[in-house]
Amino acid sequence: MGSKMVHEVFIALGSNQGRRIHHLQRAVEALTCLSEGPVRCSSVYETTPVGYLEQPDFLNMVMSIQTSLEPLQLLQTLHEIEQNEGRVRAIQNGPRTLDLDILLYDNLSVCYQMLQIPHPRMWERGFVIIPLAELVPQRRGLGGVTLAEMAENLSESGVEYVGHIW
Ligand code: PH2
Ligand code: MG
Ligand code: MG
Repeated sequence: MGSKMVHEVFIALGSNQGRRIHHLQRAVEALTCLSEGPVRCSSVYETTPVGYLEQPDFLNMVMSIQTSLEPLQLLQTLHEIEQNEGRVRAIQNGPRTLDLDILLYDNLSVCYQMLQIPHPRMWERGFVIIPLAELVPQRRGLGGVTLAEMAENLSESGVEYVGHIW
């Protein structure tokens, strides 16, 4: 048997219901346990809701993990972690105790009905790009622009630095 292929995956974490910081902390713990190598965590930001506006402000952050799970297996595992935090799927884009979204998976590009990678809406979302740029500022996204440059252009966009939870 050869060694397992381990993939680097960036995951967006969000919470705007209940004890938001507590849900993020528990998710970081669960993802750290799941990871087969070192993890990295961005700072936490408080962000105004995007899309569906009539809901509380979010706490958002980004984390990178190492996993041998394939994308759809990982998605299933993330749904289980969300459910452990009491996530109920009601309104699309509406309030949630915990949301875990796969942003990037190595340099893979896939489009399943359930899952698109890279996350199709990540590039215009300050609450994703600003924390992601802390971890991989030189990585290039849409149009060859670096994440650091994208974050610079999004800086006044309702994304307020809170701090580190670790
Ligand atoms: N997630 C959404 C919709 N809108 N807005 C903010 N600020 N943060 C989020 O995590 C978020 C959102 C759908 O998942
Ligand atoms: Mg989401
Ligand atoms: Mg989601």
